[in-house]
Amino acid sequence: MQSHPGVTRRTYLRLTGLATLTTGLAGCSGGGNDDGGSDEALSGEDYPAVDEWLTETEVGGEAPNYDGTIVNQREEDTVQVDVGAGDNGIAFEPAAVAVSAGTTVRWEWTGEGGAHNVTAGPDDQIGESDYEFSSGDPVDEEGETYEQTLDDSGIALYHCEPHLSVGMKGAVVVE
Ligand SMILES: [Cu+2]
Repeated sequence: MQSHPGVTRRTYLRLTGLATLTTGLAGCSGGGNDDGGSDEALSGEDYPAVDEWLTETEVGGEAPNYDGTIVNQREEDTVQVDVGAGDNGIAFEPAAVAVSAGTTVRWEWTGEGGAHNVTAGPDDQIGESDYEFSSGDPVDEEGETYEQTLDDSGIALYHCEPHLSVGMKGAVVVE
C-alpha cells in the first residue's frame, strides 16, 4: 500500500471542519479528546497477533518497551510513532497503537540509536500483517519522517530491519 497525497488533503479538510464544529460547541464541556492517550489502553491479549509479534523471540527479539497494552489513539486523525526511542534508541514508541481506519500514521526519527527504517514485511515476520510497506533504506537523521495512511481495518506488523534481532518491532491496529 502506498500513501496518497489526496488523503492528506482530505484529512486537512476534515480537521478544518472539526475546528469549526468545536468552536460552535465551545460552551460544552468534557467532550474533548485532543490530548490523545487519555482513552483507556487496549489489552494485547485481545490482539494475539500483536502480542505474539512483540513478545515472541522466534523472529527477532522481544520489543523492550511493549508492556502488554496497545495505546488507544482511535480518536486522532494523525498518529505519531517515534523511531529511535527507549534507553538506547532502539525501539518504536509506542510499540503498539490502535487507530481508526483512514488515519495517517507518521513515524518520526529521533536521531537516537543509529540508522533505522520501518518495514512491514509479512515474509520476514511472525504472523500475518495485513499491510506491507517500507520506508526504504535505514536512515539516522533526526526529524526524518515516513507516513502511511491506513485505510483498511486490520493489523500492521512492522520492524526496523537493522534492529529486528534486538526487538525493534511495532504494531498498528486499524479499526
Ligand atoms: Cu532500528
